[in-house]
Amino acid sequence: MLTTDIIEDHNKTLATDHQFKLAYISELLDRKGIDVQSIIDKIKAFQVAIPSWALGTGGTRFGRFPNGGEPRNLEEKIEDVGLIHQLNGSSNSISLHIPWDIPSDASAVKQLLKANQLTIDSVNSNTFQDQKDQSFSYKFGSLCHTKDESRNLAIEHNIACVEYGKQLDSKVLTVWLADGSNFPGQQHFRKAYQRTADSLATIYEAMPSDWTMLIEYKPYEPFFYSMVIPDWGTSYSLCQQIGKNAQVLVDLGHHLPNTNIEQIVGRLMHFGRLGGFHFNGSMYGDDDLTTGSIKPYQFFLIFNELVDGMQDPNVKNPPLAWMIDASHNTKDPIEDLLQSVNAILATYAKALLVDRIALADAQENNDVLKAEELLRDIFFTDVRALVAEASRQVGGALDPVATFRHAKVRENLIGQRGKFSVATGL
Ligand code: LRH
Ligand code: MN
Repeated sequence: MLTTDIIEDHNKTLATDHQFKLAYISELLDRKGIDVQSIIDKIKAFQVAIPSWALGTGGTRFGRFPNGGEPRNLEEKIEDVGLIHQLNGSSNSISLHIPWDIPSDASAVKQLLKANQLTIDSVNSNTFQDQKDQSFSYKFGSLCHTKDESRNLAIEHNIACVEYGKQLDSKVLTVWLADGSNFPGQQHFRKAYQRTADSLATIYEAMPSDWTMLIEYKPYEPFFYSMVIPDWGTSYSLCQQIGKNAQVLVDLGHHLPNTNIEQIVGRLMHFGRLGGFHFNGSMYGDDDLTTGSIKPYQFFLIFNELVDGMQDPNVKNPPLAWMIDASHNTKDPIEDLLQSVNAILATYAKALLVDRIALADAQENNDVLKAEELLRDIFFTDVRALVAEASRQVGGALDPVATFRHAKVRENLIGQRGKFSVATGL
């Protein structure tokens, strides 16, 4: 379907324009004394995990408009992520969601992953839906449930997720709990918190010592009065209680309007408990739109905090998990994911260009305007040619979406899988 030749041939049609843009940004950075190839090498090393549940068309309660050629099982999801990685060279892992992605034959799945140069970065548990014939319901919660039966079922499910992950060489369990309440008085806040803490501790004890538990917070939805883990502070407090391999997962869409997310990121890095991200774009709530599509300056400020912390030897934060978590209602899922990865790499590249010595000096001397302009100057610098060059240097496409369309990949997938194939996921 998609060969190295097709990618290289299409790159040739884009080469002249690319060389012009690359020469310009290289000259600009050279004047700043920045080694361009070192930036390109860092971009090449930055890998973003693709969510298995976002390879089909998402939907809302109002409707879902299938795109055609969607992956019908785990194997086809791995093939789609393989295509994405072939096109951009920056998506070498896939996040799984259980039970949607329970492997029927783990060794066959591992071979397919190898053939596509992919690994499994994390397994996500799911106690926000009751499975068919489930003995006890999660309607009123899972790890916080007032009844042992539902709580223990949820604990067992998370431990089972770790077992599936071990079969596929993953070392990360991601826990997002839909647990909460819709009306005042419905839930005892302190008891719900402590039951959740005790349940997470039981799961943590069952994890191998070299595994990481990522605890994801969310202020509302599917509950609309309270969530047991609504904010970074609650997730952080749970991590402190549970163990050193428990860290906070920041989903960009899980913040109330006007939240200063970049400050939260700086704070969690300072505490050494920032575990990773679910990247997406949002205007109002958990909109799961294309990353960087709505608030690109805030996204830049988040990466500015990240790079500042990653380059500071005093910051003792573990390596971060870079993952996308999105849902595609109006764009082709693969095109949307390619666009998101490019936006993430470009924003990371910009943060690498910030003159941190000059910024620290302006901050220490309270030169407010100088500090702000040092960031804005870089934000308005077009680094897309660096991202394109990084992809080209690893055999990828200069313009992954353009090559995806040029090679008629979606048409081929529809030919193979049909117009109405439906992927498991959201
Ligand atoms: C919850 C969430 C969580 C996933 C789900 C797919 O909103 O962000 O990370 O389990 O989306
Ligand atoms: Mn998420």
